Amino acid sequence: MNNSNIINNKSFQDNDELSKNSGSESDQDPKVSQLNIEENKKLNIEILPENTDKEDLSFKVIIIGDSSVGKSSLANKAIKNKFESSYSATIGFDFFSFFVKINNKILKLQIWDTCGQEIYQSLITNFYRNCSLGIMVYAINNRDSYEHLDLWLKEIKRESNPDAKIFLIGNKCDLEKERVVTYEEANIYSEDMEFSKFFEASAKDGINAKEIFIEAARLLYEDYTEYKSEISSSVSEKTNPELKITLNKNEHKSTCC
Ligand SMILES: Nc1nc2c(ncn2[C@@H]2O[C@H](COP(=O)(O)OP(=O)(O)O)[C@@H](O)[C@H]2O)c(=O)[nH]1
Ligand SMILES: [Mg+2]
Repeated sequence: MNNSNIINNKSFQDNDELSKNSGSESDQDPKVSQLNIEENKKLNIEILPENTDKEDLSFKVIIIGDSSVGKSSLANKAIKNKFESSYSATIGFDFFSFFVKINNKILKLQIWDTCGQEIYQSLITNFYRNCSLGIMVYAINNRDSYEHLDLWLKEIKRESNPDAKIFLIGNKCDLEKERVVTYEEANIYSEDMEFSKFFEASAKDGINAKEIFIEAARLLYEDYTEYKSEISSSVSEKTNPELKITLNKNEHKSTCC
């Protein structure tokens, strides 16, 4: 049974009746993760194969930012462990699924990747609708992509749920010699704008690519469990599937390449 619920005005699906056995396998990335490894260990997080056909919870995640900053590359690296050095622009949208098991719940992140050429026009409303988390990407060697973040932020805040969590990602951190955006200035911007997370990444070298999505899953799972515990004493979820609550939880943790 799929119960459609709303958390922070964002939709998610809870398939409690599904079996917890997924036939999963651990995905070992040789690169050192710099993100909350200890927290993730406590939560017992396991990445599941891309072809997993079950989920208990499903969340919509969107990736936005200028063309060529590496949005598709980050998703491809994280999910398929592939990196293409030749550029092929995303036409319209691409979709990826990222499955993670957290404390025996299978989470599916439905990842919507866009071409990024629409910065001066609104993307179709469908793209932002029911988004639980936005990943805003710039490239550390592309000043324009950093300067455009305000426009992307305005867009996501206008079109999406105002409480949606937003990550800021400075991609291409392998190109240190070409760097034109410092870690420090982006970190200050991230704090000023109250992003949930900021970190630098490299789709090319596999630095923090997978961790972006693990962190997304972890935060969304935490919101979900908070939501469940808030309603468990007084409200039956089955009779109130559209219950809306507001959670005020801002975290500001940062890591750098
Ligand atoms: N050096 C380097 N190049 C990257 C990285 N990520 C993406 N690229 C390259 O940047 C170009 C654009 O990447 P793509 O993922 O298509 O960008 P998108 O338009 O934002 O989806 C491609 O040529 C990629 O190979 C990275 O982390 N490091
Ligand atoms: Mg793309």
